[in-house]
Amino acid sequence: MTAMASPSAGPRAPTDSNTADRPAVDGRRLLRRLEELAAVGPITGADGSRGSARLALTDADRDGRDLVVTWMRDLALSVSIDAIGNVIATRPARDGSLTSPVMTGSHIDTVRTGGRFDGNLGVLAGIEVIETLIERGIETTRPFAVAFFTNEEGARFSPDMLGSLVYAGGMTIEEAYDIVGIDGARVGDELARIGYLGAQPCPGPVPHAFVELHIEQGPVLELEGFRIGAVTGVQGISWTELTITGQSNHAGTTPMRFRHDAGYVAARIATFVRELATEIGHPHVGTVGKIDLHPNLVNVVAATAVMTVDLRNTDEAVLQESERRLHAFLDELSAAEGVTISKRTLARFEPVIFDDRVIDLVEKTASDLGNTVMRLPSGAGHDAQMMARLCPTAMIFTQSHLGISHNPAEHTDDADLVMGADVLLRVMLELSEGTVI
Ligand code: HGY
Ligand code: MN
Ligand code: MN
Repeated sequence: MTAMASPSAGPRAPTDSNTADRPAVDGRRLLRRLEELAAVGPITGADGSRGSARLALTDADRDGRDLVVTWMRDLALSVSIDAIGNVIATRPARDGSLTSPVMTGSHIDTVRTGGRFDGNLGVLAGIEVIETLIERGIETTRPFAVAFFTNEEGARFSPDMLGSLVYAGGMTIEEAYDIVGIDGARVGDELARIGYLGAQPCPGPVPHAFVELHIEQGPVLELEGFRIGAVTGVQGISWTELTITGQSNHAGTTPMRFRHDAGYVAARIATFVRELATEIGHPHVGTVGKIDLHPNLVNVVAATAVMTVDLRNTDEAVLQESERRLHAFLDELSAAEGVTISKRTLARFEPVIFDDRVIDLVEKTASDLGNTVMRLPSGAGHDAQMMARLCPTAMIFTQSHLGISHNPAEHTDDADLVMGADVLLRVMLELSEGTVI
């Protein structure tokens, strides 16, 4: 087990210095908003850490959306809600135009054990960037836009990055509306119920460029001792739901050789996914995060198991090979155990490579601000991977302490959060005023 870096020496003071020609964000305002949003749908981890649970399109998500939209409207931004519930707030350019903006954004929906920064940082930093320009009277050649996209997590409704996928034209709105979640709810109905089935059509307008600030959610930056990540792309994602149908039977009277045990088959699959990932090696990852047994009782051999398999790799060919190996194993196991196994694809996205010019700009900007910078791919999916279908795109990472995320214990130092927002501010200004793109 690699020794994890020791926790940094406490949170470093946020940098609020607003120099004359090089505007800096108001760190305290950003941190305050992060805390305020985190208090919507609050949860407490086993260790007392504070996080949020705002599964997509739930009442908690609605409340989080309402709070962020209020902040957007307080800045008199042009706020649009599109047909899949994405919210885009735009500050006009110097000449009043609203088209072809330099755009940033992320998500504010969370998993059930969400931390305070996953997604939220990118959205609130985008608002902070725009507010800084407004209060300093800095007008820009291009409009600035900040968005939050619907259902980035994909925890309630698959696939993940749903809102940005529809925004980028990767799925029709009709298909998205008919997606049914793990609780039986339908996307279109839930969007209407929470009041975010907007009028703006999808696909959405093409930005000039897109940059997303996000916590790394992994241990690499901290372990390698780099403060900022210039993200080169996103690894491929393969999500499959398996329905294993066996036969319920008495746990006491049924000899082992007569069993068609869906619970045992699910356990074998979970073990296979782990062993395959170990055999393929880094950066391949495989996860079984959800198993529902029926009837799920101590003295009944499980009749059915519904489970998920999440496979990821930066190399599409290796990802496909891992899928092929899994399917071959399922065929062999179902024959041996006398069960049927049906497969349903929940998400399948190939690896994405970001635009070199924007990656270079992130790296240079972060370095000019005195940071150590490392290039790395993203292990997690992000809305930026969908926006990369439309325009030059890249991401900025800040450290995640011990790489913990999707967990209330998720932590990033205050000063790193603020520095990330300052890098975002400078990158967006350069994309608007410079000649990079
Ligand atoms: O699953 C992911 O990578 C992201 O958190 N939606
Ligand atoms: Mn995220
Ligand atoms: Mn996430």
